[in-house]
Amino acid sequence: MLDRVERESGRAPDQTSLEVWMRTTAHACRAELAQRLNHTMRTDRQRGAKRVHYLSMEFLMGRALTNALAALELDGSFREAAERAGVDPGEVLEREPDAALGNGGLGRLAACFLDSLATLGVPSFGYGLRYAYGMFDQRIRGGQQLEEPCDWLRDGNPWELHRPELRFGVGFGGHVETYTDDEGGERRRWRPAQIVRATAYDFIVPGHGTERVAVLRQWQASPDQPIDFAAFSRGDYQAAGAAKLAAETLNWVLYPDDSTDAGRRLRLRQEFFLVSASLQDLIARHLEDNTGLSSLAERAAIHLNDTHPALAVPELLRLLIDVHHLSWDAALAQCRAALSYTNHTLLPEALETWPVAMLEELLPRHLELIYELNARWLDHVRRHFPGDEELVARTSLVDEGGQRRVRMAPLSIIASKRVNGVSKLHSQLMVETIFADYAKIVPTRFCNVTNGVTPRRWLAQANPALAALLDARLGGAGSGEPDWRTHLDRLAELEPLAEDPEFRRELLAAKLHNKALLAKLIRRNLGLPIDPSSLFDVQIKRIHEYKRQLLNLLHVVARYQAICDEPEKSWVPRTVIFAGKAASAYVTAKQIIRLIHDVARVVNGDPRVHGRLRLVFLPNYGVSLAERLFPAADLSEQISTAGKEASGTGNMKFALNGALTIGTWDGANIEMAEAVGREHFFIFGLDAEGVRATRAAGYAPREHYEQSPTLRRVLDAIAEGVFSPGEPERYRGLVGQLLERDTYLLLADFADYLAAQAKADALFERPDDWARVAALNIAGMGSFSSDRTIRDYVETIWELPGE
Ligand code: GPQ
Repeated sequence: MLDRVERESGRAPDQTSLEVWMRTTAHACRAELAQRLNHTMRTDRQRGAKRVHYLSMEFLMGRALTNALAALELDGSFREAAERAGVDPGEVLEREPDAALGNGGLGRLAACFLDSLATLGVPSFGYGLRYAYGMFDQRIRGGQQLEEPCDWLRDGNPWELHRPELRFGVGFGGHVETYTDDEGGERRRWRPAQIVRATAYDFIVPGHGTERVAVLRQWQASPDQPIDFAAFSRGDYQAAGAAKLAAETLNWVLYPDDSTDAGRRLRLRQEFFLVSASLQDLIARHLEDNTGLSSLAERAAIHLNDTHPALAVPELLRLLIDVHHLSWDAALAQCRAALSYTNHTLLPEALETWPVAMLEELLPRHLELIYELNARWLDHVRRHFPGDEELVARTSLVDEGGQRRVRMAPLSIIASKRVNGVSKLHSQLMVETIFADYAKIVPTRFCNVTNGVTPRRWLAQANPALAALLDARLGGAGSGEPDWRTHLDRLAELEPLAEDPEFRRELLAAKLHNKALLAKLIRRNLGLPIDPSSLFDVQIKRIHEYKRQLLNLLHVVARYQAICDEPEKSWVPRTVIFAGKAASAYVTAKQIIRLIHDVARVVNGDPRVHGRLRLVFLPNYGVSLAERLFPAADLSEQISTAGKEASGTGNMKFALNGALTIGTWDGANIEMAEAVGREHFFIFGLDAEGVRATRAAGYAPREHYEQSPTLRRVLDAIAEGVFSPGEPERYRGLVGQLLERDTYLLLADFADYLAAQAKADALFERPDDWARVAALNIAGMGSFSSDRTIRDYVETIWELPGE
């Protein structure tokens, strides 16, 4: 290490900057990983292994160094070398920027999957885009969110392997022509107006407890010709650089919309760029080892992470039919055997559709293929449901209402082998509601695979204190026992330990340690003093109305008012922590952030509260901040309107780190509560059926306001400007929306939520009992490892042969 640092920097190791230390350590890891990559690829090729190709517009990777050092078992050597040079290893690790190439749960899930694919040794490629600017950086000014570009590649990326030899042309625009082939048959072919070059950059993902690795291949766009020399010679520099600019904008930014469809033209171009480059790459690899493409699906599973890569359907058809001359039937059979699709939400505003006119202009041949596919599908529907023309209209790929649009979810369903939801409830609602018509026509295509998270990052690396305790009780790596890091089922062995007072004490000590670290961070970043012994009540996720950060805030205000009424009472001290980003155009979400800050200013500054209630908003939530928050939480807020959160994965990270959950009967909360025991969860509110029935009965939110003095006082205070005295009307509209519509049923769940919060207080006053329940929560989390999730995909969806 010391030698490498000198060679990389041209300076002595103790004179070298932390950045260079970070870069050198990353390069040292990359060299080892590159060798592992070569071995992995060679073995898979020799075996003729079937591979998984996971196409996703988002991979929310975070930092890579801690994980790589752990996987390579180089952590000790690194620390020793750094300390010998008088460098703090922790500070070196902090220098690495987050690779924030995702919005939230969907992108982080993809990153957890890569970790598990590598660890389980599944032959696989992740395919994504090499965004120059990832998720925006969130700054807070005067309590309001400001977005700033996240220039994470500014100093280069020490992890990536540039692959100039892997280069493909991706077309856009132009026209389609008919021609006669050598055998005299009529064929169609696409003549694009513009070709953009895609070049591969590989990021190697290490496996744990194995030398196998996975790869994330990210595409970089560049123009066919760097500059137009004729235009340059005329002195028209703008025209000379136009193609370069057009190509590079493809890689510019990650769209910051989470669970909403921005529907912009550049986004469509990005999606097609990803799909086309990835399919050309996997086809080229297939043809190196196989003759022809009629065996493609035997060797390649192609997975669509939501519909963002759904253009894979017409692009695969085009490549097979137009370029490689398979028949329509043979090509469709390959699609239907190779492709699979995961749906991640039931929210209608997230379901992608593209205007026919835009597709016609950018991808004319693909539109033709979509029409042909649609005609065949509708034939199928008519044959099986004769006379049901309404079913035909409803299941058409083309939405004919108003401006004609292509629906991407149905396109993915009809061309896939399998379609899955991400928790039991979500998968059930998926076939009962948004996809009910398709489930009637192709019922066996739908299935469930419940999400999971990687225990390496989210427990072993994020929470060394708890990891040490688990090693002491379950045996760590090298103890001869299977390591819980790769065999998370072993957490079940903690169940009897929940009855062991010594274990409970140790568990509380580990938690207190993590809370003290977080308190320090909050003090350093926000200047707020935090009591580590208070109940840390945490809600961290994207800000969205359906996730109901506002319901949490209503509870905070109610508690504040109650404390002010009876300042002498012995209140259980609480620190309520929020973090999360709002989509830049999502006005209500941004207002919720502002309200959190307004309430915080009043509550934190009120002497009557005397520190027994603190409200904290930590800016710029992301993977690295999350790694500090999950281990320090006592209470996990999972309070979405039932039926709206497809799964949730933060819920799993909290419980794995020994937090108790206050939550609704929604998403994966349900399966977690069942695994842990319902009595060890604070469940409240309407369930999905209750939500449906409440709405069907003509929900009147104002009745709750009129019947509950507590609720009335909370809403009145917010509406009348108690928290925004400089602008008393600021939240009048927000409260008005709750009283008139309350789309997400906050008022209906308010009373029950407060009752559940009171139960949490009561249990927290008995630390030994709290610790027992925390231990049981951890013990129940064995099946929420993304290793289990990936095994499920391998068996039921990708159908890879067993070892
Ligand atoms: N999810 Cl459609 C996102 O993070 N972004 C999206 O655009 C869509 C879904 C989430 C979903 O809201 C969570 O409930 C899931 O746990 C997560 O995907 C992973 O499946």
